[in-house]
Amino acid sequence: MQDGFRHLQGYLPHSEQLALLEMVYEIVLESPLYRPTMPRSGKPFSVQMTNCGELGWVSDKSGGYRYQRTHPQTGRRWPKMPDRLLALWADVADWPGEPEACLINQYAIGTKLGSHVDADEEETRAPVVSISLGDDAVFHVGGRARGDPKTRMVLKSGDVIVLAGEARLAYHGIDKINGGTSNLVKEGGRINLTLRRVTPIET
Ligand code: MD6
Ligand code: FE
Repeated sequence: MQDGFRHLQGYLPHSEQLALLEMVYEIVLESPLYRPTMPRSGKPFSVQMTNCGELGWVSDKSGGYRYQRTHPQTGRRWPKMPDRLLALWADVADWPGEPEACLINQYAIGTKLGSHVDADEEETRAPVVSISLGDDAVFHVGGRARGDPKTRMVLKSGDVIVLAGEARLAYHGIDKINGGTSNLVKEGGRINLTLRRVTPIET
């Protein structure tokens, strides 16, 4: 496994998980979940997404993967980054700048996220911080090349992952959601939040 990978198991107490879930529901009212499509093929993701923060990660057939300031369906700015996400980043990121983007992924049971590298950020020296809520997920992380050996682990509700240093550009993905493993999300499934710095900090 690459240096700079951290799995903070049980990082968030149940009360904080509930507060984050409430926060997500408020964001979704303003900025609805939608299904992005893959560059070129136009194939829809199985995961639904939305964002908060100054910038949001989006993808579609014609424009590909990118960050933009507005929701692709409503045309409105993304909701403001909540203070509790800024605080979590400050606690774990060890990076002298605030996150600009929080991508919210919603996984129904039976959905997955293929192996990928988070490489659409201009500032790839900053870590990516990821929060898991709801049902357990089988996560894999490998190396810089797609074919490098992978380590698999279960991400539980309240776990936090940090990809920093060498691990920042490692391949990773979600293989499976284990339905019925958490009571946090009433409808079942899993919600993942990834916090990112996109642009370099001004010095
Ligand atoms: C997920 N996570 O946990 C997907 N990316 O649902 C990611 O794609 C991810 O966990 C960058 C850093 C940490 C992650
Ligand atoms: Fe990722």
